[in-house]
Amino acid sequence: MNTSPQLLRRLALIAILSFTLGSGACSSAPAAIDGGGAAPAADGPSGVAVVSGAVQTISVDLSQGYYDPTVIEAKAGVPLEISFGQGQGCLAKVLIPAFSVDQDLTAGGAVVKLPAMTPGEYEFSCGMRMVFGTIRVK
Ligand SMILES: [Cu+2]
Repeated sequence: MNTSPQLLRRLALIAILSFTLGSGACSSAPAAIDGGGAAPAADGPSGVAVVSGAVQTISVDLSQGYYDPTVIEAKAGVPLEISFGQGQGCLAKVLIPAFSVDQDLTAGGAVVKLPAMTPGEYEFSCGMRMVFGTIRVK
């Protein structure tokens, strides 16, 4: 099989193009809107998970290119279900390392079910670890 220089050049161009497209879409969360306090980790809009029966639930929108809410306030000791909206590009999947979650969101989003947690902060991020959010458990 002989590979022509032309073909090689074309392949190199495709590689460069896909690299550019794949890595250029990340945007970071907006600055904290409360403008104060000693908020560690990810800053941005926060939301409180709602306890309903034996679980607590919250929805996270990705349509603006970041996680909204960026900070999820949750109760310790109650399983948490996070309903992530449709993700694409940079936000095609969400990682929650503490629970080994690696979830694709390109098919209309997904519900990620987490066990009851102990107090603390649990980070989540996009697949490239460029856009972040925090689950703050109290
Ligand atoms: Cu990303």
